[in-house]
Amino acid sequence: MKERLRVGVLLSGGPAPGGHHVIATLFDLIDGFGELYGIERGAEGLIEGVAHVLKKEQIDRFRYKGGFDLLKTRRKKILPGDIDAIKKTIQKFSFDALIFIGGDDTATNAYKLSKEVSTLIIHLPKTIDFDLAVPSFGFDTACSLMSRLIRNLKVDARSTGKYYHVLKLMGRDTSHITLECAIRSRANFALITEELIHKKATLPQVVDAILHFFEERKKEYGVILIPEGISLAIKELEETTELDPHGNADLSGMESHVRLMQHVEKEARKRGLHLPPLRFSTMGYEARCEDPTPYDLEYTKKLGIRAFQAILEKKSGVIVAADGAHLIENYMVEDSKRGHVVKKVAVDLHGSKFLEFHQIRESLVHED
Ligand code: FBP
Repeated sequence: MKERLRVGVLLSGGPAPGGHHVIATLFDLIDGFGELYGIERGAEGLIEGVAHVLKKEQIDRFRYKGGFDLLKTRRKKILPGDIDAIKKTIQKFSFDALIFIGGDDTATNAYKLSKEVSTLIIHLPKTIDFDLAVPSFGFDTACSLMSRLIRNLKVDARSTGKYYHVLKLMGRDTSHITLECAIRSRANFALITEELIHKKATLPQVVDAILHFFEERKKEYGVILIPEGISLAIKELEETTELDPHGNADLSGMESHVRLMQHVEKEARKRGLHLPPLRFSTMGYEARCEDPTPYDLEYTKKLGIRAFQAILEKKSGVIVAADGAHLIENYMVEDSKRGHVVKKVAVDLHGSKFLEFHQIRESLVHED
């Protein structure tokens, strides 16, 4: 390494609370004996060579703020044809290390790039979805805001006594967010994609379960949570969408919760059952830009420190967690659709979180 350390940092994928704080932590650690460069628009800026030295005033303005607007973010997949341009950028700025802050697709980008360049490539786990093999930052904040809003909707339902609020929650293929919010907000009913897949549930069975819930509850109001990935379990709810560059379907663009409830309404009519009025909403975008909770501030600080340590120890192709750096290679899998990629971690149906939900779900049905 040269006398002064030169580190580039980029944000990638959907925003997650704490992203600015991780960068601020890195800045504090590097300040004095090196430069931290902010690379704009994720891998796009890395390929185009767009980066600037981060300054204290700028860092201090964003340090505790949600959003990824300090550097902006994109979902660019690094292709073999991009490697030469990235090498030029590395040369242009004489980067000793590059920090990729992102989810599983970003970790795959980081892993693949680490095989092509000698500059240290370090990945930092970010995603509100919580679907990485190591805990990601942003989940706690996002779930805390979403749960607060869901609780408010519960109060709204109870106050007016005339609606069921049906909410579709972010989380992509996995239901970590829905599970966490169901427990924290005590919503009356929640579906978990992983459970439906495990039970090989069919659309008529899910419709039946929802009708049974209405019958059991015997109230004209309440709150229902549906994970955005439900169409992975119930194929009839799928919509054809454009795939993103990493091969992900646009689950947050789908109206799967509305489609599911249309099936429920149809079946209710067939059976001559009365269905209370429904109000549909989606949650995710507002939560992923919330200012970080104390938990996420603390965690992102730890991650920043671990990333800095990894640089000093000259580690590359690693993902950092609270306990240190781990080889990304250990988390790579062969996916039939997406190729050699970092795995997504689903809700563990034998894990303590799901068991906690399982224990309370019956009582939630009747709760006000
Ligand atoms: P990542 O952390 O993997 O980027 O996903 C976060 C997320 O909020 C998902 O929950 C959601 O499906 C997706 O981003 C929506 O992304 P987009 O901004 O492309 O609509």
